[in-house]
Amino acid sequence: MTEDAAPLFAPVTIGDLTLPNRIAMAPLTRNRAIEPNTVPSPLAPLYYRQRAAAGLLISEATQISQQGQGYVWTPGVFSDPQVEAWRKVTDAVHEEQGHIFLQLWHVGRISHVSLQPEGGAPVAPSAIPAKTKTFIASGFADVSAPRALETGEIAGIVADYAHAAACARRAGFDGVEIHGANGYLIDQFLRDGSNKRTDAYGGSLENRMRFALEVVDAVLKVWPATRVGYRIAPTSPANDISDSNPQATFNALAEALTQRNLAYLHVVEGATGGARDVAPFDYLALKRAFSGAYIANNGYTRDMAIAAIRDNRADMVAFGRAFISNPDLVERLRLDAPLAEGDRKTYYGGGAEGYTDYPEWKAA
Ligand code: 8OZ
Repeated sequence: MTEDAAPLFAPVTIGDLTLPNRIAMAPLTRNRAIEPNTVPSPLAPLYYRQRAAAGLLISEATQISQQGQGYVWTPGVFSDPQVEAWRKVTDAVHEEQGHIFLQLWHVGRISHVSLQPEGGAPVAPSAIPAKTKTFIASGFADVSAPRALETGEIAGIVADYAHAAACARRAGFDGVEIHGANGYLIDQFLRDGSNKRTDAYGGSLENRMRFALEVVDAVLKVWPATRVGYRIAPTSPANDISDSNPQATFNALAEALTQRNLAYLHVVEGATGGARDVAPFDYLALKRAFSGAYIANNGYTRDMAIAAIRDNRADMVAFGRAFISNPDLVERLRLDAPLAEGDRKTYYGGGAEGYTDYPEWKAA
């Protein structure tokens, strides 16, 4: 390795795991699951195996229930066939001495009636449609208008998280990451732009955090805290999410997650997949509010990642798109080799093309 890459290649402890480098693979939606039962693709074991040199792999966002699905061909983790297919993924990663967490996902209002049980309305904290699109079998479509959850329905969704977390454990994952980012259900409850509830799940910050923390506590009945991470995107406008005071919201959440000893906080810094400086935010204050590891993400170059680890602004850095088109990203970062550009047309949906056929650098 070039000498200045050394910080990226120092081992790191995440929870009770010692990982060989500071490079994480970010969760990446690829829409290659098999319908009708949203079983992970038979190509997924190879795809994740090719990338297993990352210190930590985080799976693509994976719905905890059919109600939690918002895009066509995303995988689930709530049925036996899904667990069996995920087992092939975790076995492949473990054969390469890698580690992989599964990302637990419920989209809330970012969905479409064609994906919902019995064609019903997507669910949300409040009946406020998001101004955004999803993609369904026929292409891009406006998300469907959601209905507000009854207070009495919420415990069932929390139970779905616990069930999915248990399925992830049976599938051989090393841990789970709770998807609390990007304007999906947990984020919709947390933010005052999408949560106008007047029951115990809305209003004060404490109330808006209630759903998130009930999910965390349910997952902690299945997994030790050392194996649970949580992803946030405090300033991202993704999926039409908004919040009058993200800094207060997320500092308080980080403190609540510290009380629960979670292994890591994974932070999309800025607009998801876009500008890092969309809104002012003090990420160091957030990091100080959390006692576990801090995984930084969003638009990091090699130099930025090295500097962030060296200067103690992050414990790991997660790379997303670079991992799509560079299965050997870890080796390329070690050598400071050039990175291949990905083909956006094959990001979402399809088969092996643009999924498992990106060459390693030596072969390129
Ligand atoms: C891209 C396309 C569809 C979903 C996210 C799970 O933004 C996603 C996602 C990304 O967190």
